[in-house]
Amino acid sequence: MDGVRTSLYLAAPGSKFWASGVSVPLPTAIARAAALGYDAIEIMPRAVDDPEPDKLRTLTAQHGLTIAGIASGFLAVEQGLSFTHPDPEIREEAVEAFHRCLEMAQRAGAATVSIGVVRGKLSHGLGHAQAMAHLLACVREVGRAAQARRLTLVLEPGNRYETDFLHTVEETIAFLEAVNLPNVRLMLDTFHMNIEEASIAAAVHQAGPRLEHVHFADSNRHAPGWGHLDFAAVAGALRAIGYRGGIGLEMMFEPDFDAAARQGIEFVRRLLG
Ligand code: LER
Ligand code: MN
Repeated sequence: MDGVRTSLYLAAPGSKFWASGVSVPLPTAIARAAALGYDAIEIMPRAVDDPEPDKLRTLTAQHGLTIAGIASGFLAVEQGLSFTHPDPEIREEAVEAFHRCLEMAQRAGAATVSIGVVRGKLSHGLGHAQAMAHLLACVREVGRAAQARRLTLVLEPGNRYETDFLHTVEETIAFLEAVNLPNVRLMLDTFHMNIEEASIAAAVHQAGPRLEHVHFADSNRHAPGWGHLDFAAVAGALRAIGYRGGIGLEMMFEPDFDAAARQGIEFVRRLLG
């Protein structure tokens, strides 16, 4: 995998997201990512247009970085919105806010917008069939809107402690087949996979050409190499499917931002460079 593109996942300072929160100001984090050799950042904003997308675009470009993705999880984490909320007004608000998130991504020049915890939880009141129907309608609507803006949506299977459905590649592919839009694709995250997949390598094979982006973190969500996940097997599977997408380091910044960010990129270079 020559020239693999790496991105550093940054949850904006003050974000309520439990991982990847940066303790330094965003411009500092971006400058340090560039100095360490990352190609891009991914960002979990605190709100729509916070950070301001034009400023974000200028700031990243000044450092020669691109924006691999905007994470939509803040809509759930900060605002309590979801596509499967039992209250129809909250579902509508979630879709409306997601549209604004697409606009933000386009203005910032981001390549993708992710769908993670904004899908909500089945246990919040609606039965499985009804929640899935709402989710399908929402994802098709925002997927078409993303298409018009030339953006790719990436749907990420998540672990059972964060959501109660779409845990595995198999489940998520079945859903993507129902969505049936070419710009709505799959994102994997080794931290979630370590909890939910029987075999991470087999799941990567199953993902195959649907795979758009991969998040790397170790078993404990520390930087790769600082847990017990078998990354050689992950790399073997990515090579075997001819993966050409990016690798995003979405991890806890411990013991501190610089140490984790450095370990992340050095590990990926040794593994896949
Ligand atoms: C975001 O990419 C992620 O992995 C989460 O834990 C939130 O859905
Ligand atoms: Mn992730």
